[in-house]
Amino acid sequence: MIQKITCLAGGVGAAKFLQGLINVMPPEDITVVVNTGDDIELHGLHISPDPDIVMYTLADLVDEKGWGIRGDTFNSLGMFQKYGLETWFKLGDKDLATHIYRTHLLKGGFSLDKATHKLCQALGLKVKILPVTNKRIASQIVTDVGKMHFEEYLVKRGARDKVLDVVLEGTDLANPAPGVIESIKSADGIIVCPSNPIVSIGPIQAVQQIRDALREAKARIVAISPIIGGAAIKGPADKLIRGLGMKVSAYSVASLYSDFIDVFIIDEVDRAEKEEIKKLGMKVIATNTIMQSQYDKVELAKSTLKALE
Ligand code: FO1
Repeated sequence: MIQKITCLAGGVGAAKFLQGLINVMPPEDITVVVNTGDDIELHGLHISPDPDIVMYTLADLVDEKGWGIRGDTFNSLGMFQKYGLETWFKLGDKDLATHIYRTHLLKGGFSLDKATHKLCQALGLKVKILPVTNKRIASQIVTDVGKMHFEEYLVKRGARDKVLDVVLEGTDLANPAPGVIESIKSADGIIVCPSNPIVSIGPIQAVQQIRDALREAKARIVAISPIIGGAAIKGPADKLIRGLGMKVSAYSVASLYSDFIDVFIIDEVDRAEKEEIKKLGMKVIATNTIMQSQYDKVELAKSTLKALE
């Protein structure tokens, strides 16, 4: 019987999947380990894009673009501009309250996991959200114009630079946040959400203790491919995979996870890759993985739970 589930997650793709999952099982039984490699300090504030995307989505606050708060205004950003500060990262007025409160908690001695818990509790979340680590980690993209933080590569420069390498700074020294290893060990099923394998699942997997726990997990591990028909549904996963010298395919994602997953879910359009992926030593399921409607999200969650049994 699958009762407790642990999910590994990035931002928008994972959040959409989790919207389906909370409809097919009790949210109290779900723990989500979220990437913090995108975390960035701007205007003296600690911003955690992926945890916030998951938190806002599950609290039904997220804007239709997949990040930020629905109906938010940007008056503070206008004032930042007047002061000559950088405004490429569009922080909404309501969203700013989250970053101010998180930073206040951190400065007051709270760890990142405790601060995240306070935010989630206040927003009434039943799902447990854990940052992957309380230590500072940062996904850095090495490009033809230099090395830069992932958000700078994605948002400030519009992912236009040629990717040469990806450095997951700090992950070699990072230890998992409290509860992360326990949630992997005690889960009845583990799901790798359809997130960027390089900069979302990559930093989670790069933490040695987490990688070991995943390899030794007694529960089945199912991953969902974020690459469909040779492209990423959202974000720069395809550019990063290509930059690392791999072909942009579901097969490449499966190969990145091959030492710890049992089942790989690919989209119908990639059915032809099924036999090749099986040779990596995993079961492969082809189904619709494009989450346009709530129905799609629920169906994908149901297929994933079935694959865990
Ligand atoms: N993404 C953008 O494309 N442009 C933005 O200005 C932007 C602001 C932003 C503010 C808060 C937040 O939590 C997320 C934000 N994102 C923005 C999303 C974020 O850059 C990425 O989509 C994730 O880091 C990748 O998962």
